[in-house]
Amino acid sequence: MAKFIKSAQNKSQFITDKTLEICFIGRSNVGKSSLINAIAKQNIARSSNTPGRTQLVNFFDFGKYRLVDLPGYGFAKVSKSKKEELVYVIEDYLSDRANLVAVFQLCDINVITNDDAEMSVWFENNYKNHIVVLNKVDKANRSYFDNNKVKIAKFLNVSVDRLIPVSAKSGTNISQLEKKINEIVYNEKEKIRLAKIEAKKEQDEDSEVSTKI
Ligand SMILES: Nc1nc2c(ncn2[C@@H]2O[C@H](COP(=O)(O)OP(=O)(O)O)[C@@H](O)[C@H]2O)c(=O)[nH]1
Ligand SMILES: [Mg+2]
Repeated sequence: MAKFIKSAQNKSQFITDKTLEICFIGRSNVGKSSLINAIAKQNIARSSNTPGRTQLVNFFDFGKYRLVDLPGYGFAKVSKSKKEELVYVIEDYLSDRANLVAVFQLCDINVITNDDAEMSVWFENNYKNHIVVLNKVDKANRSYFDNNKVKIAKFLNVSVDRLIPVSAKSGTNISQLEKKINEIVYNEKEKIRLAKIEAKKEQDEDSEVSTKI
C-alpha cells in the first residue's frame, strides 16, 4: 500500500538511499496531488485550491519505487523571494538525483502555457524518460485530445507517444499511467541488474587473470 514518507524543505532533508524514484512536476493546481491519490487509491497527498501551497518536496513510498512530488513551477501568486527559493529546491532535486529514472510532467490539458513548453524542452534534453501527463480531460470535450494531440506535442516539443491524457477526477486512463510508471521502473531495474551481472563477470575474469599470473 502506498504511503506518504516525508516532506523536505531543502536538499539536506532529501532521502539519500538508492531506491528508484520517479517525480511529478507541473504548475500549481494542475492536479499533482489528486493524481498521486488516484494512483494510490487513497488520500495520501494533500490537494488544495490555493495555488502555490505545495511548496515542499514530498516523498511517497509506492513499494517498487518512490514517487516524489515537486513544488509547482510558474508561480504567478508567490513573492519573488519565495519564487527563487522554490526554483532552488526544484533544481537541487533535479540536477543531482542518480536514482531518478523518469520525469512525469503534469499539465492541465485545457491550459497549456509557455512555462510548460519551456520546462518540457529542458526535460526532453536532460532526461531519457520524460512523460507528459495531460490532466483534467474530464473538462475537455470527448474528442479534444485526438483532435489536438499533434498540436500539443509540437508546442511542447515532444513526440505524440509521450502524451497521456488522464483525469484524476473521473479516473480516465489512470491505469494506463500506472502501467507506464511500472514499465519504466521495471526496465530501469532490469538495466541495473544486468549491469551488476556484467560488472561481476568482469571482476571474475580479472581475478582469473591474476591467479594465472
Ligand atoms: N476537473 C478536474 N479537476 C481536477 C482534476 N484533478 C485535480 N483537480 C482539481 O484541481 C485543483 C488542484 O488539484 P491539486 O491536486 O491540489 O493540484 P496540485 O497543486 O498540482 O497538487 C483541485 O481543486 C482539484 O480538485 C481533474 O482530473 N479534473
Ligand atoms: Mg499538490
